[in-house]
Amino acid sequence: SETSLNGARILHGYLGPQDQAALVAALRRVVAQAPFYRPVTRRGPMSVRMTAAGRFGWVADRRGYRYEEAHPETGQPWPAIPQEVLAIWNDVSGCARAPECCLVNLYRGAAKMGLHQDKDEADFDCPVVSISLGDEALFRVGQVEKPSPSGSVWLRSGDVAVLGGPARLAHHGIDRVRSGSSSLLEGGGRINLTLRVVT
Ligand code: MD3
Ligand code: FE
Repeated sequence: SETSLNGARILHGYLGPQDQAALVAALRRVVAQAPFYRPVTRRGPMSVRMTAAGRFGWVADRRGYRYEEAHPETGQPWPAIPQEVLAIWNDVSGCARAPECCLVNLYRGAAKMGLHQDKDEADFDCPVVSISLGDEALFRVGQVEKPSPSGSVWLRSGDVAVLGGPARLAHHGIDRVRSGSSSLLEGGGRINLTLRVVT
């Protein structure tokens, strides 16, 4: 089934159990090379832990936030985006360009993400594609101009969201994660992948 929320297209149940397990296995290889770290913004440490694959990762530290070609703690280039992830982009993005960043967000415990816009990229023509794995999360989407009024929808493991067109610059965030609602991830929690064209 498909939900539309302020221009965001949410493809519920897009990935079956075997596809989800294959993604988790591929992500284990990414994380072995590029461990999760805790980004810090001017407001303090984020509750979400992050890593990335692809040419660029989005990094935040006390100096600010930006896309970087190396992991902030290891100094190593990011691992390649797994082919299973690229296949999803090719199926749903409608974009001729390849994604340059696969940002990996890990939500454990009370982690959440406040309302924000994704506008550190140089080009907004291609959508952002989001893949949810593990515990379900309450996703909020507002308008482009202001964070409100907004609507929300639960994102479950295997859901894929396509944020393109007018939704590309909409405010959005994760209000909360329902801990223990999925057993997909060893150690529990939720992983969200976002695929982006950056340059
Ligand atoms: C709507 N991640 O990494 S993904 C992010 O679930 C981020 O971890 C959330 O917001 C997460 O920046 C939400 C869904 C998403 C991603 C990008 C968007 C929704 C979006 C860009 C524009 C509008
Ligand atoms: Fe975002």
